[in-house]
Amino acid sequence: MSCKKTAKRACKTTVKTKAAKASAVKYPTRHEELIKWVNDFAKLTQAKNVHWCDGTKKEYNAICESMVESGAFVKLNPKKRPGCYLARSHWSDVARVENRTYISTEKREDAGPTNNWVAPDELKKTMTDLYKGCMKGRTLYVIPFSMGPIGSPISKIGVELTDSPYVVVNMIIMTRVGTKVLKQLGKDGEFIKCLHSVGAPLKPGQKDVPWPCAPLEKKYISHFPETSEIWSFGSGYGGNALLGKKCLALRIASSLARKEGWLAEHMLILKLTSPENKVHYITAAFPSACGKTNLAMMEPRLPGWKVETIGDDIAWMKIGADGRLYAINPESGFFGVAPGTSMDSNPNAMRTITKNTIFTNCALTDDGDIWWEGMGVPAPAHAIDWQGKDWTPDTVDKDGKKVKAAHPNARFTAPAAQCPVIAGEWEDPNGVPVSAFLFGGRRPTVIPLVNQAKDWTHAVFMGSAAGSETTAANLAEVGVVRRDPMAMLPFFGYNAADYMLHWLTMPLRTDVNKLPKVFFTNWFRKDEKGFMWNGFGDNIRVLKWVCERIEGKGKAVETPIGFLPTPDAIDMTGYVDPQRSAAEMKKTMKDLLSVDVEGWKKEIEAVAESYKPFGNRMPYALKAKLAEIKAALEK
Ligand code: SAT
Ligand code: MN
Repeated sequence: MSCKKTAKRACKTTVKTKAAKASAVKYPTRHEELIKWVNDFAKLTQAKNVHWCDGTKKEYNAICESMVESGAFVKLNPKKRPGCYLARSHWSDVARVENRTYISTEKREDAGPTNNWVAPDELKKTMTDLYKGCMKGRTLYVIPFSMGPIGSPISKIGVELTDSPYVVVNMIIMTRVGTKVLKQLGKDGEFIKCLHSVGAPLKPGQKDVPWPCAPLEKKYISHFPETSEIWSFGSGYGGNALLGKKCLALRIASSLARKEGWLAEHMLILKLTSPENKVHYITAAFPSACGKTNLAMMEPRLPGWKVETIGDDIAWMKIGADGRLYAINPESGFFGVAPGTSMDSNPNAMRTITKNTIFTNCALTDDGDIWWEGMGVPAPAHAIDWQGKDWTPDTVDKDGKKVKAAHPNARFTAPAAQCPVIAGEWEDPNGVPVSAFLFGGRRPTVIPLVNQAKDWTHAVFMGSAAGSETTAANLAEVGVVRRDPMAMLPFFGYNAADYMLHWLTMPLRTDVNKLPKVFFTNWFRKDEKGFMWNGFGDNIRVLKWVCERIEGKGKAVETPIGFLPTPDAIDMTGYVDPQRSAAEMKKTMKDLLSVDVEGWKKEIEAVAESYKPFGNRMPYALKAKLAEIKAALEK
């Protein structure tokens, strides 16, 4: 089929901006503010066409097919991966760009010391200049989307304007897109305005490249929390471009949540059912690429336990009529890290991505399938790597270093509904009542396997003190420990000290005993033999103790840093570490569950240091908690 024909089919509501007079155009909405905003942006960017997305399967397929024709997508072998496509990004556009991400508030202090800041007027002027004519030769897509089930009291509606068909099809998977959202919006409903352009206009007759984007110094991922707007320019990748995700569901939502008295968090949501059929919903905040998707879909290695998924990345939580905190997953898909995902590490993710999935920056095998490092199947003898080059397991770069076939931040975008362990209630508009929060990160030393907060202030302290080794999810140095409070460092939509204060005020909104119990976990401790804990399906052993603690059982010792399980409190039935005998593992468990006093003294110093940039804005309650733990460690 010719490109033109496909485009026509895809664009039932496509209008040629020059030819069509506004009055003659039939819009799929009567929302005048929305129509005006779309037309104004189309004019500014000089888009060739405007296409209002209806979110249908037909539209999705037609856009995917047109991307195959343009060379932006490779269609995978339908016998191996039906309905699947592969995209390869530009080598410079492979992850979120935190140093080009801005929280733009009138006052600098309101963005806080962890965020890049430029005043709204100045940033909007710079970006308006960049947006001028930036969609020449391209289609402007209007994506009405709902974060959360349409009509849920916890959901929010956004509209993203973008010139990236890649963004459209990913948004269709990751959020609820289309006419049904416009219907919900009515003629004057509130929506969050999200602007996006890849920043690569086409001259007449100019051939497009597979992954258009702008150079790093022209990329801007900007948030205006005071007016609930998102302006993104220059990148087509993940959280920089799929604006419903980190930009709306975390940065803008965290700011709205503070104003409205709820929580928008970088947390997975799972449903845990015990052998006695008791159900607990648990959320967990780990930084990007630290195993949230794996935990959310875990296959427990303890008989009788069941984990089902509600969400793998973001939780929006509101206090319900009964005083408990109820969580929804605002997303409808998974944007998961591919490398390291295998039948061993996450069989349910592997089953989720067998069909209707978009792969980005994975390797392409000669039989039209995908491959990545850590997939648990032998490397193909030959493949096309993520940069589109021939690859074999022996390929080395100019310095003789082995070349990876997939980029370390390669991703899969898959519909949540395809997950074989998706919980029946994952789309419940009322959300699910949360029994426990876990915080965590990659910490090779000091931090124990699991540690329970003593009270709510201690819980907030724990979250504020979280840190992790950095990963490839951000374009920066990988493998150094950085403080990542609440796993929100890249996602705070306002001053992080005010965010801590917001958390501290939760017991003013409900009975503190109805709030979730809070734990800190660390699956990543290392010794000379490597990882001290198997992680993955064995994490159920920690979750089992968490459930026991929620139910007022579970053996624990009180220590200066929190309640630690007694060495026999974690169920180790059937646990096998091929590197350690049972006796060695006993010793390892003791190490994993004891307080490394000297290490903790340094840890406390590092946390105190991380509070310093906030000055007096950091709540006194947290500083007092820090001093209390410090004193207890010194006893
Ligand atoms: O690119 S995303 O921000 O969506 C993924 C992540 O960093 O978690
Ligand atoms: Mn994330």
